[in-house]
Amino acid sequence: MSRKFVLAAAQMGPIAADEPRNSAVTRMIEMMREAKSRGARLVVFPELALTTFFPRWYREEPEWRDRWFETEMPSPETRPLFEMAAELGLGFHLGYAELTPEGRHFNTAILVDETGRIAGKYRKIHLPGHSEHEPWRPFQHLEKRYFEKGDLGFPVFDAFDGRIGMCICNDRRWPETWRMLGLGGAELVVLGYNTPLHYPPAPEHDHLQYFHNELSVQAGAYQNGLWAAAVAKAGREEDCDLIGGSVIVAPTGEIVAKAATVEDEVVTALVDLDRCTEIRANVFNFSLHRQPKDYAAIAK
Ligand code: ING
Repeated sequence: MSRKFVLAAAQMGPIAADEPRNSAVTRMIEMMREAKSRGARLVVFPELALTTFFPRWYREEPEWRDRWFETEMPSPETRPLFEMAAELGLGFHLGYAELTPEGRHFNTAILVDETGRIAGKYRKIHLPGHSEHEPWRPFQHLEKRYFEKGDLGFPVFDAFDGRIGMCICNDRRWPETWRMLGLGGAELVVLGYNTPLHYPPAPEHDHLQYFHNELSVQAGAYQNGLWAAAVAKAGREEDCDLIGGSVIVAPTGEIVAKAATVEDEVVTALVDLDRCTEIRANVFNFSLHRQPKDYAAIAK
């Protein structure tokens, strides 16, 4: 049985702070229709795709923080996505801020299959930025303040006739993320990101943000012999420029599709999950070549 299918990266342009969730959902529904018209089976949306990237602001009121979170999934505002998935036979990956019944806050992503069922969940482990107000910055990056570290590990799920892993934004910069998913047998990793063009701690690297995005995803895909789709929330969002550059990368590390704008944009590629073998049976044949006994320091 061929395990080829069309994968869609649904890059989103800015979401304003006062943009209601159903506006973002309407935009996503539009892109689901576009993806379906191109034969897609799975569409990947960005990190925190329902609201503006609120960790750019410092606020102390818990009710201000909690307005950005979902207390149920599907929620009334997001249910149309699940219904559209079932109607079109089109699965999706969605990043959102999760507030659990126990009151825990996570930067979360889910994988929904072609029937509209949640097939997997991941909670972001590598939270970048800082936890206290740092007024020297033109904008904050307070993920360590508003989210807990994820507590689900790096799971890999059976869906779309393959093994699908997820990570979120800063996770993609850490080789450990990709290796954990590779060791879990992932054949495709899907992820979203909100990456500012300007990086206050090292402005001399601002011109490298697109390069570092591609470097991280291409290396992760190649060194673990898996497909990857990395999808941006892009454009000038509340006076903060976010990079676009959404990509679909083959197990060889080749970029096979890339967004050209910083707006809502669907790009697609034909993914053949069996092509992972070209890498996993040869150059990165873990059982044959990998030497975990020599890597103890990595897990410390
Ligand atoms: N955003 C950024 C990212 O990892 C960042 C934070 C930007 C870290 C640039 C380092 C350099 O892409 C999120 N949301 O993680």
